[in-house]
Amino acid sequence: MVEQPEDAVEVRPPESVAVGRVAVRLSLKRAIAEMGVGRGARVLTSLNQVGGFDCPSCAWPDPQAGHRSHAEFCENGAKAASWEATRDRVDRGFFATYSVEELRAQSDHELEAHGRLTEPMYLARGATHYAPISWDDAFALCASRLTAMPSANRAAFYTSGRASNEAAFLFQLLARRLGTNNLPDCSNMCHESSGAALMETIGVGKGTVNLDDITDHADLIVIVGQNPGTNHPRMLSALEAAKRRGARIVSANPLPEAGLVRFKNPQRARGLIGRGTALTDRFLSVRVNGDLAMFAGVNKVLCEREDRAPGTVVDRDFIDTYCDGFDEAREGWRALQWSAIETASGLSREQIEAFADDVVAAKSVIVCWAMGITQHRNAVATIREIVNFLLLRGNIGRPGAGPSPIRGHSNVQGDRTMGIWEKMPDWFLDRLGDEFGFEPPREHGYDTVDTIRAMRDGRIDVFVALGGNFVAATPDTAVTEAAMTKCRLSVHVATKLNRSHLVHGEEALILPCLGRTERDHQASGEQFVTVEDSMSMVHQSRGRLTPGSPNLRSEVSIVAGLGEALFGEDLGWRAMADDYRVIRRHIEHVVPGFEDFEERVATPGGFVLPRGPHDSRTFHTATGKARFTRNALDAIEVPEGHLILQTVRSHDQFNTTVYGLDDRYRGIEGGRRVVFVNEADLAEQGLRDADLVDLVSVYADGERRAACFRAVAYPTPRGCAAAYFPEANVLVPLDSTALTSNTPTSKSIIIRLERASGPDA
Ligand SMILES: Nc1nc2c(c(=O)[nH]1)N[C@H]1C(S)=C(S)[C@@H](COP(=O)(O)OP(=O)(O)OC[C@H]3O[C@@H](n4cnc5c(=O)[nH]c(N)nc54)[C@H](O)[C@@H]3O)O[C@H]1N2
Ligand SMILES: Nc1nc2c(c(=O)[nH]1)N[C@H]1C(S)=C(S)[C@@H](COP(=O)(O)OP(=O)(O)OC[C@H]3O[C@@H](n4cnc5c(=O)[nH]c(N)nc54)[C@H](O)[C@@H]3O)O[C@H]1N2
Ligand code: SF4
Ligand SMILES: [Mo]
Repeated sequence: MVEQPEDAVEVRPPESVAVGRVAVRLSLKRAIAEMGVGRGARVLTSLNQVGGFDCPSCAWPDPQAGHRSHAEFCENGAKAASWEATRDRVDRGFFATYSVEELRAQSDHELEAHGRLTEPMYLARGATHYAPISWDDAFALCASRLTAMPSANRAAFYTSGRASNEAAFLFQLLARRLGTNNLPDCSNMCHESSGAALMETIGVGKGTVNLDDITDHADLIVIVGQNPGTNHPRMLSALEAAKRRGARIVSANPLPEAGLVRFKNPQRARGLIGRGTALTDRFLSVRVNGDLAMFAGVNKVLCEREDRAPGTVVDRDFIDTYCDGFDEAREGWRALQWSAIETASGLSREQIEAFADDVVAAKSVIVCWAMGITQHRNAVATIREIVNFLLLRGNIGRPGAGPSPIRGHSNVQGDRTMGIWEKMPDWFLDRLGDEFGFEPPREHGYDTVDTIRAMRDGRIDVFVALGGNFVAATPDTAVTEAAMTKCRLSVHVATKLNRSHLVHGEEALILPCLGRTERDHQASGEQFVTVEDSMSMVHQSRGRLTPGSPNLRSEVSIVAGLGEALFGEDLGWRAMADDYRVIRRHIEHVVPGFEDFEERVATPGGFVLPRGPHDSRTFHTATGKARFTRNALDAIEVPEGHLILQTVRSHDQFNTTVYGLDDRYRGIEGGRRVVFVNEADLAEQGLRDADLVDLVSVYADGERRAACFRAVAYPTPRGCAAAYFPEANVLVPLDSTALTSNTPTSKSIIIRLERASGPDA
């Protein structure tokens, strides 16, 4: 990881209001700088519009067709589209000029800022520079390395969540046709914990809430472990709509995030000038990893109040009809000690009782969450406890109620629906095999962490990535980078140059693809692709710009090209690439809920996928009921003098894509190597704001160090700290993962601060 100068950082007090005039000005400025006026206008006017392209940034849903404004995007959506549609190019001259080693010395921001990739590039064994290669030669080379493997399980096929449904469906088909379920994806690091907990307790691995449940129906919206002002900015408009009809919002977060506090809607004139809407009614400054204790505490209170006044607090009819496990779970809450709850959550009993008051006053409750919940050792237990919380009052399967994990990448949920998962169930594999006439492998494959372990141990020959930035996004950077270099061949389908192209296997290929903003022309004419948002709406996305280079191919055509090079015409690869309707017909036959896919996705705004708990209170769990669970508190033990570090996104990045070095809402300017710490914790260690410190993580297998961060005194609970992803990934031990989901614990890393020994220590 390349270091940026931390002494250039400027720090102001954090802001309490999100969006408004500054955001509008910044998005226009950025669009014009990257794309020019005409191109910029074309991009922004088709962003999230019916007939236009789906925002490539986050997975927040669009309002229904007919209810969209002319500017149906946020500052960060505009940034993502501008970043992709830039006029800058990385061509063969660029690769001839810079060696891989020279490029490795550049920061993540610099690498992507060079512009769009333009043609396939090949790095031969021992070569210092990437050189051009034809598409046919690239496919042939990749196919020959794959067929040379003694077993298909020596390949891994990684997917990042921007891939369309069509590309993802083909990609999993390719892996399974080859004979492996090694399909790690970014979701393994993201909402895997949500999927695991929800599948077990309610029988679907995704949320059950629609957008209008938030805007029109919920009485209480609980937002935990999520920073919507930065990561799902248009969610603030939905929350504002909810507030205006009288809904309450409770937020729990160790950081007082600007977007959670107040919001100025840039799409309404009043929002540009006024003080904005106060969003959160009750802010709970929960300790990092304290949410399980917090929800268990509320659930305990609800049961106690029910005991005092039977029939008034919990929904006994719902529980008796639809659930099991209630008595056992209630025993667990009865046995809980308040001292344990208070210590683990960092909240007082009074605060938790007051939260419970909000809950009993609300007829319908939604809980939204994201990475602040999923990336902990006990993440799955925490989400099971959130489900308990909802089940207690029948808050599922009726308007304005339910669990709502807010997904990250724009199509990460759709990719899973399409079969991008190392553990797809047998029914899916049966249907896939029947549709295409082959026997898919049944043995579960590697997820992201297991892929890294396999690489490290010399068990992966070929690594193929459909998007993403594997070595930068994954934990334990030093270990992962070393692991990647043990592969024979690494292949990246990408729009922009990134670190994963520079930390490579013995040989490497970069295969440049079209982005969301660009026209996709194939043999049968212009194509669109489809995506699924966080609320299970499936809709079209159609790019409008001329492709960044005539030598780009669509993701679909790249995967199909590789399929053809490997297997000839056996499954109709060419026909699928020529006309995406052919792929959609296969999807219709394999994936439930896609009946009449082509017709239904033609309706403006698309269609919603069935979800049993939402539609009919049907729960396809092991017992056919929604399941209460009993979850032990198991709070993290933090040794004396140590802190729990969480890693967050700044307002100026999309995951490993670093647009700029500012984090406006948190008051940071010009640098990313900062660590946010409670002032009293700094003082206790003889440190002060602006001191330079090393972050040292401690784990059973030893210590890891990230050198030279500027300490920022910040209002976060005692014992907690925060730094940016991906700079802090070097501190996350590979083996430190969530129980059941195996998600890296990027939000709970035990560290200590040491006065910096010098730059690049
Ligand atoms: N602009 C932009 N948009 C994005 C992304 C991006 O990088 N940039 N990334 C996309 C992706 S892939 C994803 S997954 C989402 C991520 O969306 P978020 O989950 O909002 O992203 P993070 O920055 O990881 O923020 C985690 C939040 O949880 C809080 N938190 C940390 N630990 C805890 C805890 O123990 N308890 C509680 N209650 N809160 C905690 C943090 O303070 C922070 O507010 O955003 C998506 N959208
Ligand atoms: N410490 C820490 N680590 C984390 C997290 C954290 O909160 N803390 N969050 C985790 C989460 S939630 C996630 S989702 C992962 C993200 O992990 P990834 O999905 O692997 O990473 P991204 O940074 O989103 O990928 C960016 C790259 O995608 C490529 N790209 C962009 N658009 C396209 C496209 O349209 N097609 C193709 N083929 N390529 C494209 C570009 O080359 C760009 O460099 O990181 C995880 N890592
Ligand atoms: S909220 Fe997300 S999907 Fe919507 S415009 Fe903003 S970044 Fe794009
Ligand atoms: Mo994510």
